[in-house]
Formats: sequence, structure tokens, C-alpha cells
Amino acid sequence: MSHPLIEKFRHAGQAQVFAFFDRLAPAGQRQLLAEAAEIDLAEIDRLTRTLLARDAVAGVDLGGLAPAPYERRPEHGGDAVAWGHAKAAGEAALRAGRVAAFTVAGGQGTRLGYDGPKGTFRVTPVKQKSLFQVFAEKIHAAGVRYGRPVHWFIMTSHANHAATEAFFAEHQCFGLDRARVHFFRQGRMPAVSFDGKILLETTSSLALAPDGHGGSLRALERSGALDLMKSEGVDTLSYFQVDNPLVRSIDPAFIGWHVRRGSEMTSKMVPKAYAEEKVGHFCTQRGRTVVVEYSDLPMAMQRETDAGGPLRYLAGSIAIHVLDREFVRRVAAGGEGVSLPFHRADKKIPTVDAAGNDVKPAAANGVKFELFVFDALPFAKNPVIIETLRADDFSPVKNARGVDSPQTCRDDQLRQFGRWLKANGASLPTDATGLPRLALEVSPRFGYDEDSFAEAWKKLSPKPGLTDGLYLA
Ligand code: UD2
Repeated sequence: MSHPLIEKFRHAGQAQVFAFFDRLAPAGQRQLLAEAAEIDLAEIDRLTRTLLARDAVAGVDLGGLAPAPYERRPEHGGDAVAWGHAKAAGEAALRAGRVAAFTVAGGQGTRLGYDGPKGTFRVTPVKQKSLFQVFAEKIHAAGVRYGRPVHWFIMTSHANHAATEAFFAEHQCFGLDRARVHFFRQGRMPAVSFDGKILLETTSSLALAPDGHGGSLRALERSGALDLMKSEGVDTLSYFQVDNPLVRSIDPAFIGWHVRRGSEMTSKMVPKAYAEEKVGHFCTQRGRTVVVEYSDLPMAMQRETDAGGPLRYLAGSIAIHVLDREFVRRVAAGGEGVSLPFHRADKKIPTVDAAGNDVKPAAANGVKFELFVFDALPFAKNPVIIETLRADDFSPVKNARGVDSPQTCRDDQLRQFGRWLKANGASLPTDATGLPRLALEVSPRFGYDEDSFAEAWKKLSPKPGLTDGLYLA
């Protein structure tokens, strides 16, 4: 059969996409044509020539790389007065309703081995609240504290969009105003074989995958989210990942550094816990700020130390950013010199063989293309990196066991609740790492950071006994 789209694919050397077309039922034909219409063939051709070409594999440009400067926390020698000003400026922005929360939740979450949107995974120690519920309650509490309810944007994928919306509907948006919770899907990119041929997942569908968290910037624009923000007077986005319940979803000092410096993109760093930690590295390169992913920085550089002291490339990126709305629009529009580069990831991609039978490959058989949000940093005016305390901002759930697992995350939440209690005079038995010897939980509605906790605790009379299973709400 001939069809203008099929002709275009033939011309581009991608005729294999329609190899089974004539055998498909009409519904299958319609699906394949609709998916094919999403594909930017010129973009695929460009990526094939650049990222797949044999001499491109050597990859990333490390020329002129140096560690990026950052604002140290006051307890590590930073300027306490400047941090105080930043916090006040962030609080003013929150009171003015200028800030929205933004969660990227479109990932496939394969490492955790959990079936369902990752945000529905239960993480808290006593009440077993889901990741989404923890964020919802923090965002609600910040809205109450600053007198302006906060809009929340959530980026999903094609695979988890309906399930995510259904989860929120089932839980009445965890008490948030439904009109302030906004879901939108991220874009997709086709997977290709190592010689650049677009892969079929079945005879009637393409092997399509989410376009990476960097796709969030164009999805924010395409979905109308940026226009909505503008009409609501929101110009600042607090960006965080769905896998990290410890994150200060709304952090006044962070927002304040961004506002006071006239920054278009501000990011948090933690000193890396050990040389091989799997986080990106904040660096400068030819006058710009960049993040170099752990997989791209040679191990010798990751292990380099300053005169035998701390790691030279110390500043780890934990994927927490503040973004200026119009900066997002500029990056989304792309154009001369401002477009995010795609990264390649070699993967096992379920596909079909020449006879149309399903194939589940045992080894990588192709490439997915992904955009990374931190690649926007080099385009940002006045980028700022601030230090944060890992214990108060970062304990992701990535793996089923071991590091960054539900167990380590639960323990880190417990340590945080324990620290807050002890800082306010409660006597709580803990082990040497600060882990309380009993399970307890603080609802974000009671206290979502040390300030709000201290205020709520002070008002609490009489104080509850610290018993196993205590839930402060
Ligand atoms: C990311 C960072 C790493 C470090 C770490 C901190 C990259 C490449 N690496 O590693 O430097 O900061 O996080 O935890 O980013 N997502 C989408 N759509 C996609 C892909 C991902 O929404 O197409 C979301 C996903 O739902 C999750 C987040 O992005 O919230 C991180 O994704 P990941 O698990 O692939 O990132 P990871 O752990 O490799």
C-alpha cells in the first residue's frame, strides 16, 4: 500500500517500519501510522550520524574541565548572612505566589522492579505513604505556611499517565485543590538498531521510549503549562525527581539564591559521599557551568583529590533545580545554540524478527535517545550552585536492595525525624548513626522541614510519649 508517510519513511531508509503493514488489521495500520507521524525523521537521521557513528562513541568533550564553584552552607564556612537574605527572599517569593512545584515522574523505574508508577511506591516508615503523598503533603504545607497554595506540575509518560491520574483521583489529590495539580505527558523517541534503523516493538507499533527528563522542558511548553504559570503569576519552578521523598520540595533559601542572583537555573549539590558515587558532577568548561554524568567522567578524575585531601570533583548533582519560566521557554524553543543534546543509551529493546515474531533480546540490541535536564545549565544566565545537606534533601529509592533502596530511604527518614525531635529537646534513643531505635513518622502537614517542625512541636501540649509507631500529624 502506498501512503505519503510510508513514502517518507522509505525515502529516509526506514522502510522496515512498514514491513508488516499490508498484513495488519485496519486498527493496527492506524496505530502504526499515528506513531510514525510523531517521528522527526530528520532528527533521527542527525542522531544516527552523530551519536551512532563509530568515531562518536568515544564521546564526551572533557577539554578545559574544572570543578564548579558553589555556595557553601554556613556550617561549612559559607556566608551565613547571605544565606539569611536568600531565605527571606525565597519566603517573599512564596508569599507572592511566584513559585510552583514540578516533579518529573515519567521514568520507567526498571531498577526498583516495581510494577506501577514510581510515585505510587510506599516509602514512609509508619504510615507507608506513597512518594506522591509525601510530596503532596509537603506542597500543601508550604502553601499553608506562606498563605498561597502552590501549583504542582507532574510530568508523566505515555506508559504511566492514566495510572498516575487514577491514583490521584482515588486519593482525592491528597487534600490538594485538584485545580492546582497538573499532569502532562512527556515526549517519546523511537529506539533504533545500532545501524540507525527505527525498531518495531510489535508489527503494528514502534519501540518508543520516554525522551528523558530533559524532555520536560519542551513538554512544559507544549502542554501549555508555561502559559498557565504565566497567567497565574508563577515565574519560578522548583524541580525534583519522583524517587526522593527527603527532598525539600519547596525550599525558601534555594529559591532565594535563585531570585537574588537573577539566575535562570539554580541547582543543589552535595559533596560526594565517595569517589564512585553515581551522581553527575558540577563542573565549569570554557566559562560555562556543566554537569558531567558519572558514566562520562573517567574514574581517574572521579578519584582525583586536592593535595591528598577532599575529592577534586566533589560537587555531586542530586537532580534538584530551580528554573526560571521564560528560560524553560527559551530552551524548549531550541534554535541557534540553545538546544539540549541527546545522549545515547544502549539497551535491550524488545522487538520483532524478520517474520514478525516477538524477540526479547538477551544483550543490548539498540539505542535509546534521552535528553537530560541538567544540560540546560550551560545556557542559563547567572547559574548558581548551592550546597545542601544530604541528610535533609537526598535519599532516593532506586534499587530494590542495597544502596538507595527502600530500606536506606526509610532509615534516612527516621534519622531526619529523630534529628528534629532531638533538636527540640526530646530525648530519643538512637544508634551511633542517629537512627532512632523505634519507628516513628512526622506528617509533612505537622512539619515538613526543621522550621515548621519546631513551630508545631513548640505548640504541642502535652508532648506525646515517644513510643514505637508514633505518628505526628
Ligand atoms: C539521576 C542523574 C544523576 C543523579 C541522580 C540523583 C541522570 C542521567 N542522572 O540518575 O546524576 O543526579 O539522578 O538521584 O539524570 N525521568 C522522567 N522521564 C524520563 C527519564 C527519567 O521523568 O524519560 C525521571 C524519573 O521518573 C526520575 C528521574 O527522572 O524521577 C531520574 O531518572 P533516572 O532514575 O533515570 O536517573 P538516575 O538515577 O540514573
